[in-house]
Amino acid sequence: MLIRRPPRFAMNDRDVTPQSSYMNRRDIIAGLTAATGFAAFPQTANAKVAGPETYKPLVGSKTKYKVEDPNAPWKAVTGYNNFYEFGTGKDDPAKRAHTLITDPWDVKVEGEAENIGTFALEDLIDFNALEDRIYRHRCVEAWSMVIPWVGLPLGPILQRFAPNSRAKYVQFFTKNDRKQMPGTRWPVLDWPYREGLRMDEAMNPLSFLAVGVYGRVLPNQNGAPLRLVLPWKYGYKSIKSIVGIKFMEEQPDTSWNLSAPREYGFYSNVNPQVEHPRWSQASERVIGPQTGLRGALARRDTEMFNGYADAVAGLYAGMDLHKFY
Ligand SMILES: Nc1nc2c(c(=O)[nH]1)N[C@H]1C(S)=C(S)[C@@H](COP(=O)(O)O)O[C@H]1N2
Ligand SMILES: [Mo]
Repeated sequence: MLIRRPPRFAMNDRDVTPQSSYMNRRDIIAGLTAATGFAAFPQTANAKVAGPETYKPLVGSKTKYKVEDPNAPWKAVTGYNNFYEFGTGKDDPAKRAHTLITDPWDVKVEGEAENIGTFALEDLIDFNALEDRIYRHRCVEAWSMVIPWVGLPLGPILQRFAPNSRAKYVQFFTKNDRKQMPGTRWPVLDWPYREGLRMDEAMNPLSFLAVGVYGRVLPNQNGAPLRLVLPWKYGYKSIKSIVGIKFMEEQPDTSWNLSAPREYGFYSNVNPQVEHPRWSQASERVIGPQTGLRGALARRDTEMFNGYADAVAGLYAGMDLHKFY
């Protein structure tokens, strides 16, 4: 198959986010570092992360997907991460993920579809037609952040591969390279990291493929150059640094479900009524600018489907969500 590589960051006429908004974010970060009693947010306040100006700007169209609460600061979004291929600590990805080579980047598409093959990132993503999405991210570890992504909806991209009638599910794979990803030397998870969705979940308009965050190309620690974002599911479903997509008839296996099936089900929908076996999912610690919106502790009650029930509850009509967690 022919792999074309047009310039990845070709810009169009629309303006990039003005520098002044980054100034605002820096002010927020300064306030964050100065804040005392920061028990709610211990490691990140110290983590050294490169500022947004380090990353190439990306232009996305104005979003209709917004969250009322303010965005988490850049420093939190890019300095407090889960990316076990670079270690299990929250600041490991920011420290170590620079070894990941993200350009050139190919994605192998296989399984139950007509147009399978290997595609260059630039053939999958039209960098001149990007959208913004501001979503609340909810980690199974009971914290959340509001994050402004840049990318494209997943559904139309999957449709271009022409999945056939046997394609009931889709599985995704992260790159697996010991030289570039030091955490994969330890068997903390079944590598490559993999995740899966039912086709109708993947086609839902909320399902998003991100190539950027905060109007900038994704930092490696956030899953560059291509990662999934599924706002109604726990964070671990939003697989990073995707190199494989497989259309399947049977429900795919997922790394977290393989490692601890009682703790991590296939669906992984945010659900305050279904407890994680070791802790409650009824509320969450908000990692945000800590402006006192909800007081110093900044906790909020977790919402069903992370607040996106209007868009996704129909996908699970009639299912016992205690059984299909
Ligand atoms: N390949 C891969 N993808 C991953 C993970 C991971 O360890 N490896 N961690 C997941 C978890 S648990 C979360 S909460 C989110 C975190 O995304 P963020 O660091 O961009 O906020 O990425 C998810 N995607
Ligand atoms: Mo997570």
